Amino acid sequence: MERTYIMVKPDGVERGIVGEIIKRFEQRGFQLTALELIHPTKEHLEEHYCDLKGKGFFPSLIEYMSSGPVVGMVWTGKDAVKTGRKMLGETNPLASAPGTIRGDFCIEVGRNICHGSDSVENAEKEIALWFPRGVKTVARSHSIHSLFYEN
Ligand code: IDP
Ligand code: MG
Repeated sequence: MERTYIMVKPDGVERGIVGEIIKRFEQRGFQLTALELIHPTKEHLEEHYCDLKGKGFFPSLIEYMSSGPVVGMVWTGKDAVKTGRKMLGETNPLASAPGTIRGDFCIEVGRNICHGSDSVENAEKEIALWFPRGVKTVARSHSIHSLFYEN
């Protein structure tokens, strides 16, 4: 079963949009399999965004992302990575269709409230980075899967 890493950024947490984002993934039918509120270090964020190190906006991205707590989540289900990206909208909120999370809640690319993995490979890397103790799948009585910390 495919997994994706979805993170509510500091502006999303501050504005109280965490519940709305969780609600949309639950309603769509994905399973919440790990969740943590964390105030990340700059080093941790530099690792998360290592592919963007050369970009001019990289320093301000790290400042923004380290400005407060974030809510990191693992969501599991069919085609979770691609569908999660569709639910988020485009990187630039102004290019995001209404009905998407970014299209409904923001207008600035530098304050776009949420992150979603862009490939299955990156999703697994991000899950390992943000949940280093690991997550494990077990059967759930009312639905398909559940994941919990190994220890
Ligand atoms: P994504 O979040 O849609 O995957 P990426 O290209 O991976 O987009 O960029 C990571 C984050 O960096 C974006 O979500 C956004 O917050 C920020 N970002 C991307 N492009 C720009 C830009 O041109 N100016 C300012 N911030 C940007
Ligand atoms: Mg990205």
